[in-house]
Order: sequence, then C-alpha cells, then structure tokens
Amino acid sequence: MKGAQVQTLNEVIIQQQSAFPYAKGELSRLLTHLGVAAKIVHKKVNKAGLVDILGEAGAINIQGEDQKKLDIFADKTFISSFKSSGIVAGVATEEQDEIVVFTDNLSVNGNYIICMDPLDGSSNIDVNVSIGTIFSIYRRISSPGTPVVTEDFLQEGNKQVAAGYVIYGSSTMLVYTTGLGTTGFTLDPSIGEFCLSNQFMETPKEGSIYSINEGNYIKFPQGVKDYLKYCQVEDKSTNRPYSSRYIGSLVADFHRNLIKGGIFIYPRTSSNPRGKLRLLYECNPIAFLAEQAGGLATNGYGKRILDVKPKELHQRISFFTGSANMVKKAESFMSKYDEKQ
Ligand code: AHM
Ligand code: MG
Repeated sequence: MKGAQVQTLNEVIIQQQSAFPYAKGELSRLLTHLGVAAKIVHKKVNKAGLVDILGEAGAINIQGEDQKKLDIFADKTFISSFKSSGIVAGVATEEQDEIVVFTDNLSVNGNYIICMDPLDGSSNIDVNVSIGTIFSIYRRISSPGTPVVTEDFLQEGNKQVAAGYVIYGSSTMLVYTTGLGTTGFTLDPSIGEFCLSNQFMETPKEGSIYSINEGNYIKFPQGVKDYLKYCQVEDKSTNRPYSSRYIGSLVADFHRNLIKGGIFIYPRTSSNPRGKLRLLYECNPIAFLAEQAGGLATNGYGKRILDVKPKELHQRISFFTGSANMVKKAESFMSKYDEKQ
C-alpha cells in the first residue's frame, strides 16, 4: 500500500456497511466490539510468558480436553464484549457445554448470535506458537425479545452473515468476510489499531503445500493415504513433491495456505471417526473465508461444508480446505473408495 493512507478496521467496516443486507450499522458495531476484544486477548497472549497465565486451569471442556487459563480468559473476554454490545442475543463457544443466553433487556432484543472458538490451537499456547480466535456471526431465527434457543445456533454455514479469525502470530491479524470477499487487517501495536493490510485476499487455485497430522497416517482413510502419496511423488509439471507444513493450529495452518496456496486436511480417523474439528466453531467460519477467497471447503466426500445442516452444537466433521484444484484432486482420491460420510 505504497503511499496510501492507512485505513483502520473501523473505517473499512463503516465503508462496507451500506453493502450489508441488513444495514443498520449493527453488524458494524458488532465487528468493532470483536476487534476490541481481540486486542485485549492479543495483549494477554503477548504477555503470556510473563504472567501467571500459562498452563492448565484444572478444568476439562465439553470435548474432554484440558482447558488452559488463556482459553478461559479469551472465552470470558469475547463473551463479555458481545454481551456489552447489546446486539448479540447469545453465544455458543467450544469451551462451554451449552449456549450462553443473554437475558438483559438490550441483548434479548439482539438480532445476532455468535459461534466461536475463543482460543484455538490450545496445545500451542504454552510453547509460544501461533494460536487464533475463530468466529461466526448469524442472524437469529427465534423472535427478538425472547431468549435464544439452541436451534438459532444449528444453522447451515451458508447462513453466516460474517465470519473470521484473529491470528496471534508474529503479527496479530484479523481476517474476516461479510460475503464481499476476504479482508485482512494487521494490528499496529504502536497505535493499537487493526490496519487494512490484505484487501480482496485470493488464494491461489493451485498450491504446493499440504498440511495434515501425518503422525495419524495409519488411522487415515485409504483415499487420504493415496492422496498423500500423490503429494509426495516427484512430478515437476505439477510442482511435486509438495512441501509438508503443519503447525497444529488451524488458524495458522489455514492462514499460511490461504496466502501461499495449499491444502489443509483433518480427515476422520479410526480414533476420531467423525473427524476432530468442530463444524460450528472451526470449519464453518474457515469454509466461508476459504470460499470468499476463491478456495474450497468440503468434508472430503463431495459435501460442501457450508451446506451441512448441524445436528448438535459440538458436532465434529472431516475437513478438507484450501486451494480449489488441490481440494478437488484430494476428493478425486477419496471418491475411489466406497466410503461415505
Ligand atoms: P483445540 O480446539 O483443542 O485447540 O483443537 C483444535 C486444533 C486445531 O487448531 C488443529 O488444526 C488441530 O486441533 C490439531 O490437532 P492434532 O494435534 O490432532 O493434529
Ligand atoms: Mg479449537
């Protein structure tokens, strides 16, 4: 952006506001609240090595995973920021068994609900490796003025009005979409603002990175094993062998592949027969961003993630996302086996 004036998140949100289908400034306010919460979490993540915030909090979340102190801090920070916005009627997070319903006079009339993973990549928290926040915004289906119900959260991903993630990495970035392309902002710590850095992000149709936890190889479906062999075979005309890159933080792995081109796969395995990643908190928002950047997101068995009707809050799903041609190629290997999800 040579010579261009820096544009902050709030400025861009306001500019885009008129294009929102329900333009009353509400969604803009909501994204602004989210940006503020992200800055608070960013501060805490950056100081994590200095304060007593690392390590286990002693609790176990609904998925049976240890909760870290930072997980809980992020969960509380985002929830209270949404509550104080007065526009959100409830939140579902990976950290809580049930939906969080806001019943104060303002929030109960809110038009929006949020699904989120407040701090994804927990296993990387203690070791100073990139982690992220992932969020999805929907309009509620129940009537404003009444408390939200679980059905409000079980909407197909194609109903998202906005989605995004914050990556706490070498820089902190916020990447979001409202269905008008994927836009990235980088936090400038000197002024405390998210500044526009990546407009109309477009992922290459073809890439040369594959990202999967290969330690689980023995547990993968045969189609995935075959595709991995394909990735590793030498063929200069298709840029193979591809590079294997896997951080173990979905946001960081996806963000890298979004920019460079690549495929991310978390398939179902013999020990996680439904997959590991969560449809509502991880896959739907990432799928929306991927598609808005020209990529794809499927379950590996021909089903678009955004068209999956969720049955339960913490539903898991097999996940293939990234450069369009790579996802299609992986699916072609999957379809050789009579294995449906
Ligand atoms: P979390 O929500 O408990 O942090 O788990 C989700 C993370 C993703 O960020 C990442 O893609 C995946 O789990 C890594 O799993 P694995 O360690 O099995 O490869
Ligand atoms: Mg997670």
